[in-house]
Amino acid sequence: MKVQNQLEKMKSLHHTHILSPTQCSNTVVQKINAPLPLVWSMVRQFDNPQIYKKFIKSCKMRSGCGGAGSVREVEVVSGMPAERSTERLDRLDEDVHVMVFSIIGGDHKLVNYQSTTSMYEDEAEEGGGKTVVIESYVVDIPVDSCEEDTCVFADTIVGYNLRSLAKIAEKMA
Ligand code: A9S
Repeated sequence: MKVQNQLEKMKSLHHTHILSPTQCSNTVVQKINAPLPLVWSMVRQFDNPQIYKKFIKSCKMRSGCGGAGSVREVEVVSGMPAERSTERLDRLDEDVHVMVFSIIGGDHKLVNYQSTTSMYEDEAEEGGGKTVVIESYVVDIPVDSCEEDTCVFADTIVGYNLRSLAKIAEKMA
């Protein structure tokens, strides 16, 4: 299947969200020169986001042990507009390589934030070993903010996290 079809297929399967009028959403795509199993092994560790999310200082499991339904408490590095976030793993599909988590608490302004991350092996690249990671989110627009500012903020964090994931995975590949 052609690259564009793979990306479009994944977007329609996992990253098409129904929004309420007070929500916004976006999708970030990151190409990684590393095999999918390696990239997935990093993303799937719900209890260890700090291996590539550099804004997270520490992570403690509040309930569960990494499977769907688990809840983590992340402590955020200083300098960010928040100190902590409580997050629940909604879905971890080891066959299709899809992870969905929701932010359910914390001292930040990302209310009803839900992130979906999926990935596929880029067939366009002969020789394989290339992974395309797609991350989309849906989040409430705070009453004192606007859609653009809310998405700019989330896009910045998500983009940074995916570039960090790429850098670390490419070093390990
Ligand atoms: O961690 C993610 O995958 C995505 C986001 C948007 C996390 C954001 C964050 O952890 C900060 C980086 C601390 C920014 C939370 C939950 C709130 C913030 O203000």
